[in-house]
Amino acid sequence: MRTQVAIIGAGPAGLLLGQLLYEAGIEAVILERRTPDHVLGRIRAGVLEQGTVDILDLAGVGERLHSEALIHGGVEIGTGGRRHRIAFKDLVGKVVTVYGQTEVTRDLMDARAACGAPSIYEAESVELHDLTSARPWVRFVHQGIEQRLDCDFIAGCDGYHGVSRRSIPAEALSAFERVYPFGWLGVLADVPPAWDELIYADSERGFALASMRSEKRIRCYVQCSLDDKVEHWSDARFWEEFKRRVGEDVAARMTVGPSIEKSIAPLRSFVVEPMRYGQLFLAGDAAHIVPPTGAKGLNLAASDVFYLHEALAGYYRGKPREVLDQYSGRALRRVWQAVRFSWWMTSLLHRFPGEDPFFGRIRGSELQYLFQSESSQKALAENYVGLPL
Ligand code: RFL
Ligand code: PHB
Repeated sequence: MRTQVAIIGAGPAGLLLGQLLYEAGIEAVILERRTPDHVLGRIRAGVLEQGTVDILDLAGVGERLHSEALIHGGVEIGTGGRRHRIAFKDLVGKVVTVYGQTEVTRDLMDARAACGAPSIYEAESVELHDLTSARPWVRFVHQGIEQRLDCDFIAGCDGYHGVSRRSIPAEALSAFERVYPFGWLGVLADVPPAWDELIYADSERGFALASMRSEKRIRCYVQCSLDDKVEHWSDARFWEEFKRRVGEDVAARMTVGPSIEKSIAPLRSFVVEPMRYGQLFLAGDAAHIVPPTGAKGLNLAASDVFYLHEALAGYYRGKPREVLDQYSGRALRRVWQAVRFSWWMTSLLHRFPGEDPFFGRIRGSELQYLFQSESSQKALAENYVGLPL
């Protein structure tokens, strides 16, 4: 097989890049290790920046989103039994869109099927070869048969655990990492939310987040320890803990229901530089991870592939090769802004195990400052709704 761009991974980054390239008249083949149902079954992000919605529109997949998504003009931050609203719309004139990653993925899969562009699911043992030559190629096994895909470029969109980043010699990359000493336990349930906007709650028992997917479906998280197991958390235990953290008034009026998904995610910040090696370009979680507190992971995947599609489209339109050289620097500037914001939100809202009392006071003061200072609220709002592309 031969194509222009081999895309590894059919998560949001790979699928969105596939659509943007299709719209630009560039051929791509997507290789994905799992089945479509497995990819759609991973419950993850829920908040889209306006820039991400614009990119989805550009890719021609915004129609269902515009009819079904919820528009939120702010979030609430809870602490000490009180809540404070950060009014994005008033502070910075922008809003965010609440629409599940599963829905984004489904829309992208449907669009790809409709345009007849090739995706190979259950592609096993993917290996990347000759990355520094002008003719890189990918070896993989599909339905027991070994295959070879020749291409001009490879887009590594295969997430944190994928093969792309690991195919780059260690000495060609610099890695930056922070592992946080806690995780998030998340539950999805089909009950109407008792909140109008997301609530990020600091509490003595640890952080909790009240989110939603629609007017009928909630997504809730509690901070948990790293060695915690999903099996230790019955639905009853989860809801009791969530209610104790989110605030009495919300607890009193919320309805709960059986979980339809429950999982634990560790929190980490991770970035590799550069996001390119020869003809291989990394995008999304393959190149960087942020803790979910800032709601930035999916949005960064979208901005990366936006820059990457611009670079590739420029190259194929006959621009000098330098357009390709600019990709990593452009993407990383935005990545580091999101890494900083996600680290700040995480530090502000979580109790760290064995927290130094000095830092406890600093954290409390930072929250106080946020609630009394419009400048501080503006800084949160500006970052949460998304810095310009
Ligand atoms: P993905 O989604 O991990 O997709 C990578 C795909 O590559 C496939 N793959 C391979 N394919 C072929 N060969 C191999 N060797 C392969 N290895 C892997 C995988 O099967 C998979 O299909 O990465 P991508 O596309 O970069 O997308 C990134 C986002 O999924 C991620 O950043 C977000 O989910 C992060 N995130 C959030 N982001 C937001 O913007 N807003 C949020 O509100 C938000 N909340 C969250 C989140 C992530 C969470 N978890 C579980 C980590 C909440 C949580 C709890
Ligand atoms: C979610 O709805 O899953 C979600 C929302 C906001 C976050 C993280 C996760 O910061």
